[in-house]
Amino acid sequence: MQTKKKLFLAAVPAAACVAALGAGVPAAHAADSWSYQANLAPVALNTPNGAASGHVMIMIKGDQATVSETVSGLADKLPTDKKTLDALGIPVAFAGAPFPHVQHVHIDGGGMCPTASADTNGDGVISTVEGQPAYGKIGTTLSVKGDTSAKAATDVTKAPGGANFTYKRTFTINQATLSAIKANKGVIVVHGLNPATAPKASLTTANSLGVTLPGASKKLALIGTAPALCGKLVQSQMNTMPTGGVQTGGGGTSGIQDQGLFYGAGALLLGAGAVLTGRRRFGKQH
Ligand SMILES: [Cu+2]
Repeated sequence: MQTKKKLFLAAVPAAACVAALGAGVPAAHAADSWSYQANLAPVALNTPNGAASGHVMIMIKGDQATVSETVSGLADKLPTDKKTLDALGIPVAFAGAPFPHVQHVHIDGGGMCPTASADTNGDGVISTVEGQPAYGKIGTTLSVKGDTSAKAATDVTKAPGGANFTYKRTFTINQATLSAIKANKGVIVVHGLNPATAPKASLTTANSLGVTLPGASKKLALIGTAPALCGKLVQSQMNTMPTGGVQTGGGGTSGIQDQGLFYGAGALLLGAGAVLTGRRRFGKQH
């Protein structure tokens, strides 16, 4: 009896001590780490309600950002028909490749996603430029490899692709993007419309960013670059990543498959330099 009671009493301070330490750890951790998330929703006019969705979480520790994202319901593959490809400004080398979805953290705009009223020229499509008053300029490119700056904004060879994908990457986040996110001026935008459901003008109008794909005879159509999904980053109540892991829209292996498809697509493309060169060349002509 006596021994048991002593042991029990002795155990209390020890447990209290563990509890105190435990309480202290998250408090210190929270001081220099931030967590934001965005629910990605269809952009008005560009993507039908309910057709596509996604979720993004950004964990920030100092200048290191870990972005975890799931997306489903976007444009899946580029067309294969030569006539269609020509009309859209897509070289035949891209035929059937996973539809590239360039994606960014847009910053320092209105800190919101565009509504239908953003279509200032009234063509029934919200172009990337028309959306800028709402979501702002490009602060960070959520590329799958290499450059994450605005310079890589239209590099389709570093963009995730396909209808459904998961994305996870840790990188050094630039100060402008970090400041904007903390000031509630960070918005995630995923680009590239589904030709099957996109507004008609997006198939016949050139994109608003001046992007010409390598080997193309004309500028990429608006469907290639117009914003498809958008979500404002808001500070998360959670201090850790969800323990259940990232849910994928396309089944357990979709991440790996999509990576494979992506790299397959990358091999078909001629590279970022060509895209940028084409863009610059176009800029000079006009
Ligand atoms: Cu963007």
